[in-house]
Amino acid sequence: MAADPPTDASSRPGFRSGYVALCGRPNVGKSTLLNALLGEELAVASVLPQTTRERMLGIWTTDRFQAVLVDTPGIHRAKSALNKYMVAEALRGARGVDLILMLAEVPSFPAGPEGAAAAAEWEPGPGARAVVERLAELVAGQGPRMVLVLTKCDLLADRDLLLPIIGKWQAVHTFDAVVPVSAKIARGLDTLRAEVEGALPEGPAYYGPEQLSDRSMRWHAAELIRAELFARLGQELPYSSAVTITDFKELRERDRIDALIHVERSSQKGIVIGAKGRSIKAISIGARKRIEALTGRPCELFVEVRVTPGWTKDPKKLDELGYRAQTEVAGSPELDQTGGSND
Ligand SMILES: Nc1nc2c(ncn2[C@@H]2O[C@H](COP(=O)(O)OP(=O)(O)OP(=O)(O)O)[C@@H](O)[C@H]2O)c(=O)[nH]1
Ligand SMILES: [Mg+2]
Repeated sequence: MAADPPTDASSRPGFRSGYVALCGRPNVGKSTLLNALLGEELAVASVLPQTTRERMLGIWTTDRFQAVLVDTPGIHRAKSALNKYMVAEALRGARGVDLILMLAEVPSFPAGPEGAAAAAEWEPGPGARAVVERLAELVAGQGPRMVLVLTKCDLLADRDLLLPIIGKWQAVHTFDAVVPVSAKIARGLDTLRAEVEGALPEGPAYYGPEQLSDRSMRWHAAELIRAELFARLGQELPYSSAVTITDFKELRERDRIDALIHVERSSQKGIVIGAKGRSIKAISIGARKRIEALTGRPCELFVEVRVTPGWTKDPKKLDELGYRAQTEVAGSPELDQTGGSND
């Protein structure tokens, strides 16, 4: 669903504006949903859990409202310095918003009586419940609505199974509404849009109608290179990779970008470069196309790989790579480190 054409309607009476956080366990589809609502590949999404590392604002402007969508990292039990940083970013993203969208994947059951029996037995897992509890604590007494968004509904064999699933969730927490969606086949997005609009207070836009995010193009370029790394190398990719931009020049005809991919060990450097440099070449070409799609301008991209030992465990190195800690948040024992998105 593409954003409506930008207008200067934001000063009209009745215009609404506010902040909406997308929260949930890793891999439930937060970034994909943000991209689907905005109609742009703005947030990095991938099959691997813990893709999003930093809070990012995606600005969704229509002729009736401006919703500042806060994409957050998945909430999980964090052990490493990087993971602690990610959970702190997620909880920071959920503070002071007008609406919290709590995303959870629909569980997959077979069609027919077997599926109905499985749905009757099913309960939301401890990890997902812990996230809801954490968010409920955060919003207690502050009044933002909390809406449950059941994601990836295209994977549901039988839509009749939605009702028992919703019932189980409502027993965990009384959500203000429940909206089943599929970002993949654009199902339920209009209902979600109405929920978002209804939760926003009247007021002028926070950002100009052309602005899509709170981040610089330099930051997005690094993220798009990381997206390409995830897409090309999949499970082979060392989770411990980061991208920094060493130079970004906006020339008259094109952008010229120099980037560094940081990994923790030299064996990982070999994976990223690949035989005869084939992998790094493909990554550069793919990332360049993604950057050009977002900027709408030609781009020249030069990528190098550097070994930065132990960066995911060292808060000082994290800081050097751009992950600047804001607050330290204690972990919750129920928030399991890596489990599935629905457990
Ligand atoms: N079938 C299906 N897959 C989806 C849908 N939405 C997201 N996915 C897939 O789910 C995976 C995770 O998506 P992300 O958007 O990266 O999830 P996330 O919640 O942002 O993950 P983290 O940033 O790691 O916490 C990707 O492989 C997506 O393609 C959907 O509507 N249907
Ligand atoms: Mg994400």
